[in-house]
Amino acid sequence: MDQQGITLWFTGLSGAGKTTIALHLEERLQQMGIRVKRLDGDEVRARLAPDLGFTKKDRYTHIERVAYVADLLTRYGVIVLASFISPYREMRQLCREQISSFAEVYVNCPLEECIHRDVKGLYARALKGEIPHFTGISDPYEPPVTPELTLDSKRETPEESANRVMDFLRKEGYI
Ligand code: GGZ
Repeated sequence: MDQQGITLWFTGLSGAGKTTIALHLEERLQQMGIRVKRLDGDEVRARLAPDLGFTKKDRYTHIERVAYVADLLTRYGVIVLASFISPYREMRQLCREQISSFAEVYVNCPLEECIHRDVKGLYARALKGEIPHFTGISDPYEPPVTPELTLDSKRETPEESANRVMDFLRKEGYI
């Protein structure tokens, strides 16, 4: 049977673990011979949105472009792992409407934990006021209300979170 595509839309704060979990999933799905494509904030922005920053308007434009690409891939039977902060509920609702098969995965991690991790030192800079519109510090993040899946990245390891996503894909018949 032909592989059915879906976009798994990972949303959460910077540093919550979206990319790390998606990397685990990408590897596991590739090992199974499944067509998978990872789309990630940093990388995609450099290619598709070098003109855009982090104002609400720019984030919407960026995410609209991403949703278009994710939908194309999904229609061609790819499992798309899309990791974007995508902080606004309405923005993610638009993605849900635009993408032919879509599941929202909330990578839940308390802000304090993200500040503590601060892998790239961005929170420290944002707290000093050096980065305007920084999500969680000087810009909002609206958590999902009814995501298909919530991952708890403070308590679970990235492997455990990836396992839970794999279980979801199996249960829903995508793998
Ligand atoms: C949030 C920012 C900002 C601001 C730069 N706010 O953790 P990272 O570093 O590697 O990933 C973040 C990335 C966010 O891009 P997204 O495309 O996911 O954002 S959105 O969906 O809201 O458009 C972060 C870095 O860019 N970064 N400035 N002001 N994150």
